[in-house]
Amino acid sequence: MTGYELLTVENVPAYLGGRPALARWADPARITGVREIGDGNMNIVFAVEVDGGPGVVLKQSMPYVRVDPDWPITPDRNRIEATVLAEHGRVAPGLVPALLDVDETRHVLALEDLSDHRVWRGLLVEGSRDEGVAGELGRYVARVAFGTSVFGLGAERHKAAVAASVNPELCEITEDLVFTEPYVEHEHNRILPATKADVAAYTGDPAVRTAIGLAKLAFMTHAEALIHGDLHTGSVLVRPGSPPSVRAFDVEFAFYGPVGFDIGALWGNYLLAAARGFALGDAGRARWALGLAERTWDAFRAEFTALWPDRADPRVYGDGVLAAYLATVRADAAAFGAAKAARRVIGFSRVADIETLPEEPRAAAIRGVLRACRHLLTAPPAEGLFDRAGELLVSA
Ligand code: SR1
Ligand code: MG
Repeated sequence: MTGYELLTVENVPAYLGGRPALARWADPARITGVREIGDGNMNIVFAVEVDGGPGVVLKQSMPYVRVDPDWPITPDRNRIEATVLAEHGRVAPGLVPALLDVDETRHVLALEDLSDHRVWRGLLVEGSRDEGVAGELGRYVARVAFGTSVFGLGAERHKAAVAASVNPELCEITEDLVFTEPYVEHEHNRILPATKADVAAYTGDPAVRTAIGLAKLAFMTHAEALIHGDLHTGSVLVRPGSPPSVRAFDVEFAFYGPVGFDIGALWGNYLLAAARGFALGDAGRARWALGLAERTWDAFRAEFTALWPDRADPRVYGDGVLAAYLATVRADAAAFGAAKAARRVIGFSRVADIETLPEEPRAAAIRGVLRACRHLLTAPPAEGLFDRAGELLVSA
């Protein structure tokens, strides 16, 4: 029971007719198709085709997790997503989907239809090497990192924004699924017999456990910026081209957290894409995917540095602060990247990069990911840390 009516392919045209902001897509005679396109864990999503072309996308939240209706979760995540999309659209224009309508009664968002784009993870799984995407994402993270932080907002607005952006239920999912469950006995964990010893060695390493504990603490307490909070390659839409069109979507996990978590989410997912290439014997693909980490980082650093002259209170936040802050974000990203990759090969919520591999290469991919994660978590943060993790990933 939801207490409100869920959207279906059949009732979407009537729903559009009842929303003044969506009137231009509501004429039933012009609606040529409605498809359920949701492939995430949380919500249902419908694409409405109008006159045979792009129309509008409707995303509805239920009071439970889509893939597990026994798992209750606030449908208010939909309102949170709308608020964050508006803010990210302000600070990073053109890098998130346009928000067209918010229905707080039925927990529906209407979004720009990007059906000429593809989810990046799908492209990566197919072996497509789209240039420019990783850099655009670094630019997105930087614009959000600066624009929603103390540097971009000043002290008073930053405090108000932190208070207005708490997202406890969705943060708890991340705290459990990313930082806790993979490291304890849990019914969510799924481990191949062939990788049991590797997982035990990784999760049983005291240095790994300490680093994960510290990463969880940082996730829960470092309110730097209104981060995306779930920036994996399945949260990115791409229309390949030169330059590609790139949009980060699904911001329902957003909250005031550490910027390195968003960079790390990307790095962790580059590891997973590289592990797929490695397991399939495609060394070129693995190397290319590993190289994305520096593309994202370089674009992040360049964009953040370009925004720096506009910071609030330069009397205190001098250039030494910029250098130290960037170093902190990079070190955080290494630990968060490891946490994000490891959870995808141990715990709940798996990824196609790994899961669509036959069992033997899947085991090889998982071992590679765990080797890389262990290094990222336990070696001192230094130049070349991610490169060395990548070497370990592809060394069998
Ligand atoms: C209940 S499943 C939750 C996971 O799906 C989302 O995409 C996030 O990654 C989250 O951890
Ligand atoms: Mg998602």
